[in-house]
Amino acid sequence: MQLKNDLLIKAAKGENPERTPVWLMRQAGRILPEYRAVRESVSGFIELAQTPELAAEVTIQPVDLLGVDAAIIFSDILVIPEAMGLPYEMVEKRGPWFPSTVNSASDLKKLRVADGVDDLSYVIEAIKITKKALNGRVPLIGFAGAPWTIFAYMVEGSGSKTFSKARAMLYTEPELSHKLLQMITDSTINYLKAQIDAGANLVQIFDSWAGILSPEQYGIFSLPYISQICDAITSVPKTVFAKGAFFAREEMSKLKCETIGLDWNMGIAESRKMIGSDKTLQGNLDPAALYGNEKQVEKATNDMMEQFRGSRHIANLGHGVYPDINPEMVKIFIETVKKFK
Ligand code: 1CP
Repeated sequence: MQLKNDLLIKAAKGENPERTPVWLMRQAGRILPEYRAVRESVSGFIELAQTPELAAEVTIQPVDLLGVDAAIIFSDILVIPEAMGLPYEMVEKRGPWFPSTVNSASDLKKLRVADGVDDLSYVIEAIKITKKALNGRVPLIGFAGAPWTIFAYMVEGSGSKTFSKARAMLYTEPELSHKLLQMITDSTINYLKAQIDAGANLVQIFDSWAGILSPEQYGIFSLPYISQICDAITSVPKTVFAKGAFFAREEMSKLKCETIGLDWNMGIAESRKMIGSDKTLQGNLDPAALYGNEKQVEKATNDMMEQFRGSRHIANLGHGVYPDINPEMVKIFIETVKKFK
């Protein structure tokens, strides 16, 4: 299927798109009243994600309603632990929770490497339905969590400010940690390949908890596994977004990926210097800038665009859009990027 709007793919490959493409992390499940209406028709997030027709519908909403240059498949990074044998629940207003966690070698024995097609057939089906419905209007982004971030949830059992249990395990049980990270990595490669076979045009790896590791630990327990994933996926462009990993930017420039995502703490000029000119940078407006009024959002967006001027860029926020942001301000952000000359 030929893409009618291939700005994202061109930008990722460094092929001079006619204008900078724009999309938002977490554009699908947070801000739109139309999303909430669909969400309320089911028991919760998990039922929605596991009903391919509905997952496809909410994936496409931001394309229709906001005018973004890409769709991202509606799912979650935590489908991988579940596919490996560690199920999760989504607790209303609190987030993910795992009834059992990984603490020992015997816990690890109960897990398996997930097969991307058989264990995650509902995501694969949702991708196929989405692709058909999009009919080439915009590219579809597939995604997965980075192995370290997935490990953090599997060991901790829920979200956490410090993930101290997960970080402790890296020091107390390094061998067990590496075994689990390798199983997650193998599962993730299978999963991303299945997403691509089903039609994903680009894949993004979210290392949301990169920033809580020391540079040394990050180099041992996260980057090598991201690197394995980048090496294994060769058929579509890859984006690596490692939130808080300002200390790893130079190392990340060596990854076999086309795009590096920047969070809003990372200076643009300084990041370009560290990463070099061979990669596309994605980001990185502070999501809180969208709490401003129309003029303020326009100014903040133009200021960001100015700093990326003339270099390989995909416009986005520096992290996911916050749930209470007014969709009208999201539209101003998108329109401002599109008008930027
Ligand atoms: O863009 C989109 O909206 C597509 C769908 C999507 C994506 C890309 C969801 C749906 N989750 C994600 C990624 C994700 N999930 C990340 C990486 C990106 C990031 O850093 O924001 C992370 C860390 C998660 C884990 C997760 N899932 C959390 C965070 C918990 C914590 O530790 O702070 C939460 C709250 C969820 C639930 C979730 N995921 C997605 C939705 C729509 C929801 C809300 C659930 C509900 O409706 O009850």
